Amino acid sequence: SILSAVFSDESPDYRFPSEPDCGDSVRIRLRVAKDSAERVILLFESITVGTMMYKIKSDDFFDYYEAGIICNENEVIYRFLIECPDGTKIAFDKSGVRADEHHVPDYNPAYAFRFIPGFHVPDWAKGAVQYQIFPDRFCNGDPSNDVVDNEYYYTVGHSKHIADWDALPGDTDIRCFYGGDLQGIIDKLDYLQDLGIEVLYLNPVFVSPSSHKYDCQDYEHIDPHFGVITDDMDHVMQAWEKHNGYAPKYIRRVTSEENLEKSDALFATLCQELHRRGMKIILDGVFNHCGSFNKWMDHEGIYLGKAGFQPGAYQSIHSPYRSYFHFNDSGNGRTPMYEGWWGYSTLPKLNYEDSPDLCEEVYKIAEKWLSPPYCIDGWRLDVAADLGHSTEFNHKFWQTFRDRVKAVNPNALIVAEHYGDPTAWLNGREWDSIMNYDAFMEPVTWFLTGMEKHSDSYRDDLYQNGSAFFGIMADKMSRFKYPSLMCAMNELSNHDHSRFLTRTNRMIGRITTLGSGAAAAGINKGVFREAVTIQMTWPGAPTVYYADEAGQVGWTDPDNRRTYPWGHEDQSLIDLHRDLIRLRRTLPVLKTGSIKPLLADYGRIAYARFNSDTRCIIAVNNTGNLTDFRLHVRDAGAPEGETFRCCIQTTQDGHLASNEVWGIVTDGVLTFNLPPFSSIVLSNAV
Ligand code: ARE
Ligand code: CA
Repeated sequence: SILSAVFSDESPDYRFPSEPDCGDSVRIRLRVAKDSAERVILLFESITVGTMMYKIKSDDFFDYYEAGIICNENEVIYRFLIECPDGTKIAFDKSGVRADEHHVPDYNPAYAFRFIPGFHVPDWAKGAVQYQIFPDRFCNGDPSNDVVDNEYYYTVGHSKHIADWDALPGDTDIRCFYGGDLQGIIDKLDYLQDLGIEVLYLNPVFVSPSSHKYDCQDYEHIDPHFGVITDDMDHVMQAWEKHNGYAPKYIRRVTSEENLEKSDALFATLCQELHRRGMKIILDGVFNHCGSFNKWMDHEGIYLGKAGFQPGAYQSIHSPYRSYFHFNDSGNGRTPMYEGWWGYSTLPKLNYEDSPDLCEEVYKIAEKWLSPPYCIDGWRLDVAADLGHSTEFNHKFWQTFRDRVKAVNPNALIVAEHYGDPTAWLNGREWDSIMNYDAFMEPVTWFLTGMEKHSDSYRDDLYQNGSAFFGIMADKMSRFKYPSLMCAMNELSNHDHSRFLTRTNRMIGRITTLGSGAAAAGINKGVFREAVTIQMTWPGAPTVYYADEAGQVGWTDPDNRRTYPWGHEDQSLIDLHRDLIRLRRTLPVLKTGSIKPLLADYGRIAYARFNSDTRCIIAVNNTGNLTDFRLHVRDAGAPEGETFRCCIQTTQDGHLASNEVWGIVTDGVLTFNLPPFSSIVLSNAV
């Protein structure tokens, strides 16, 4: 139709260059139905001022209009106005087409197209396939570095070594260790590379006594339990206890400097091995808070009096680190309580505003790991928006952080953990992108399962609601500038939420119990396969949470941190991931192409990824019935008579990569049917 033909976006086909620099001359393009426009105007932020666009080419069905602008350093904000021969006016922005009778409509600037001259993200990160590893649970490559029972005491009890790799995580997960480590990751690099993974994202790896390591004890070193421990730990502990008269309370006390050095060296080996394979690595930067046993705080007094250590902030008001934290009363330095993140005393909030020294230390830590011999490729920033006490300060901090990081490596990636509207941070001067909950994990979860990502409640209004799915996606994606969208971390599951496969359990009813039996029963692998199809064909950086691809299940924290099921993987799900990732990597249109919804109704969606000569059509049937799809693929630029072949079809039972002809475009339409709980990727280019 005239309306559905109208199209523009921020890909290089419609904005060139799509990421302009200051001073660049930029061509902006709009597609309309052939002969449907009298005049086309490019409207800038000031909605009364416009630039006439000129028809630069036509084909059988469309006219293409263009206008050029030269940009300065300011953000450019634009949308389109089409005047039809019959006098009607149509407005077009990221929310789609709207009748615009008054010429100056009451429009929402949030949906305007925008770019910030000079805002670039690393090319390698755009659309890259990533893999998130929670190191204690991925693979135990070296049992000699495992935490041993009672090795140290932490929060509610002694450390516990879980010898049974397949045992389920319990409520005391924080001090339960399965023994996963860097050697295990190194051992599995062939597996990950064969899967098609391009980037590893590791949850925290620096010294810490918990299994998750978000409570950092020492940002300067890799935890020896992930690295190298040469001592006989039982012997060391006995000797320690004999000497001190009580059991050790803390890891660093019983491991030597030599172990730290060797552990750092093993991490360097991992980084080098990844780089040798053309892969990248990003680390979790937990800079909002540290652990209470960090030498800066030393709540437990473990560094107190130790040679070479200054007193921690908890130990003395004269501590050089006192200003690193916020104490509720200045007292004698021992009694006062300090501010903890969300009230956790194990996670003292770092107080950047009052401490330029702390800012400098943290910038240096960020630089250290980006530099040789490690040369990590970027940071994932924990709780990034809460870092300072004032938003204003936060912005300044992250601006400097970006400058410092990019000075070490202009191709380093900065991805923040962020819930909610990220617009203020994705301004080209702070973060590159975010972990994409709003514009990926949530809408996909709601549409396909109706579940919430981390609690066993439902969004019945959004379940099976195809038009709500595209509506929410368009709304939330419009908050990202194009560079940020291209490297948004698109996850189905992670260490803070349930695993997607477990959410599909919705099909038979509410999950009431934690653990394997109940959570594993009633899962719908067909729905999971649909989700992976969407993930691997959606704009952004699809990120697989370790073991999801092997069919692991699990409810939210701590159950979402079950080990990788080596030896009893779901091979068909691994194959599906490998095939979809390979497809994504062989058809660049799946990374950089335009996206356009083609169909949305109860339980079904279809969309196209396309550029001037390649098209992929993705269709998802999330209902229990066989249904017909009639898709107006002309809107994705498909010419009459074009042949579409199957790349990958998923079903409840598995998937196939058949190369079979699935349809020929007739009157602009492609027709086919899909079985229950299935999805398909079609293309004109295979
Ligand atoms: C541990 C236990 C929990 C237990 C808690 C209290 O595992 O079961 O409830 O202790 O005893 C880390 C560990 C967690 C640990 C936590 C505290 O990984 O296992 O919990 O430290 O010790 C919000 C924050 C977001 C945060 C999530 C978890 O906004 O920043 O909650 N995510 C990061 C990391 C976490 C990490 C921390 C922060 C702390 O990714 O792994 O936890 O360093 C909504 C809200 C969000 C909320 C989200 C998830 O969508 O909008 O604000 O995120 O739900 O709950
Ligand atoms: Ca180990």
